[in-house]
Order: sequence, then structure tokens, then C-alpha cells
Amino acid sequence: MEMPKVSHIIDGARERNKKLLAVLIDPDKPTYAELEKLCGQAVQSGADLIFVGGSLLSSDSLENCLSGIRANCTIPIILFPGSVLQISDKADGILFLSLISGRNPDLLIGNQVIAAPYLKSSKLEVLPTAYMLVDCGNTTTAIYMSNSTPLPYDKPDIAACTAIAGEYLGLRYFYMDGGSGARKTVDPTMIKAVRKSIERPIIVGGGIRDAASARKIAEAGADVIVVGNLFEKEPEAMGEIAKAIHEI
Ligand code: 1GP
Repeated sequence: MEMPKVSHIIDGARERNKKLLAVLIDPDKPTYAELEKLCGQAVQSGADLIFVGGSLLSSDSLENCLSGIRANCTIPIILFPGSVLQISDKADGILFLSLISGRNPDLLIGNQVIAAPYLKSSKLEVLPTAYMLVDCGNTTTAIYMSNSTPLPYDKPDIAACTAIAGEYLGLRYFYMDGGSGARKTVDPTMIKAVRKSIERPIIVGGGIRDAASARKIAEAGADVIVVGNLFEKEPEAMGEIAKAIHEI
């Protein structure tokens, strides 16, 4: 059976007001045996999507990681690239990120120009994504590597204006991220402000470590909830998180 397009999965869920759980795998981290276990747990817990990527990779492990995931489950795989080096046809789609919270031209348009011809000749589904980094209490690798100033934690209005601008620019998905290992999650108040301002699907991640916060984030208006660290460290905890957001 052919896999539905990633955009259909996310847009369809948004239309039906169903929330999705995306688990994030950093290709640097798991061994093949750990990948097998992670995929098993992702399936068992009912994860809807697998994001793959990292803000800074220190090994050439992306291709093997993608093959390992593909061999062990049928959950759609979406690249969440930390750089132009993280492109591979072995995934189903790619978040084509433009870092609209920052003012670093390389991450607004420069890297996109470099990646464009590769994506054009690939089979990847390209998902134009407004990427908004939020200061959630610590300088995460994503924030440091972006060489940009993140959105201030307690300024929902700035986040809303940024998202509206992203929508006017034609971006289709909105990712609010504290970065992996963020001390706290994005404030639900900020998510609500963005939800009121734009129509398109919102993805939220960074620092989500329990079902109660995942639920609050989903109730505030996030359509896709991304969990990375917790999934890698305690994959068995995903069942509770999936249940909390799926029953909304
Ligand atoms: C980071 O949103 C992701 O970009 C996931 O963050 O690893 O903190 O869950 P965590």
C-alpha cells in the first residue's frame, strides 16, 4: 500500500482537530539495536511520525539511521535537518525550514538555495516550514548553532506577528521550538497567541518530558507534538504521551 503524503497526514489531522505525536531521532545517537527498540516502542505507543535530524551531527550516520528506521517500522519519516548535509531520499519528506525568528540570512534563504536543486531531483516531499526558535531558559544547541536571537519566552505578541508574516510569505507549517533539551517547554500562552493568528498546522517541540505538558501544548493549539530526548532515554514513556494527546 502506498504511504499517504506527509502533508495529507498533518493537514488531515488539523482539519479533524486530531493531534499527532512525532518522535525525534538524532542520527548520531542510537546503535542499530537501539534503533530497533526505538522503532518498536514508537509503533507500540502509536507515534504518528518520526522526525530525524540534529542541530549538529558528529558522525556520518544519517543514511544508516534512515535505513534502520525503514527496516523496523512503517511510520512516515520526515527529515528535520540541522544543515544542508542532512538530506536523503531515504526519508518520505523534509521540513524545508526558514528560520523566521532570526535574522541570519543563511538560515532564512541561503541554505535553502543550496539545498533546492538536490530536493528538486529527489523524491522527498518538501514541507515549507516557518521555524521559530524560542528562548526556553537555556542556550540549546539549536539556538547556538543558528547564530540568531530566539523569540523571547514571554513575548507571545512577537511570536504571533512572526507567524503571521510567515503565513503571508507562503510558509505552510509552523514549528515553535525551544531546541532539544530545552529547560522548559514553549509557553502555552505563546502557542495560543500563534494559534489565534494563523490557520495552518503548528508543530511544537523542545523540553517536553511528561504527558501533562504534552497535553497542555496540544490543548493550546499545537497540531504536532515533538518529543526527542525523552523518547531516546525512556521510549516506554511515549505510550502515556501519545494517549494524552490522542484523546484530546
Ligand atoms: C528539538 O523539538 C525537538 O528540536 C525535541 O526536543 O529533545 O527536548 O524533546 P527534546
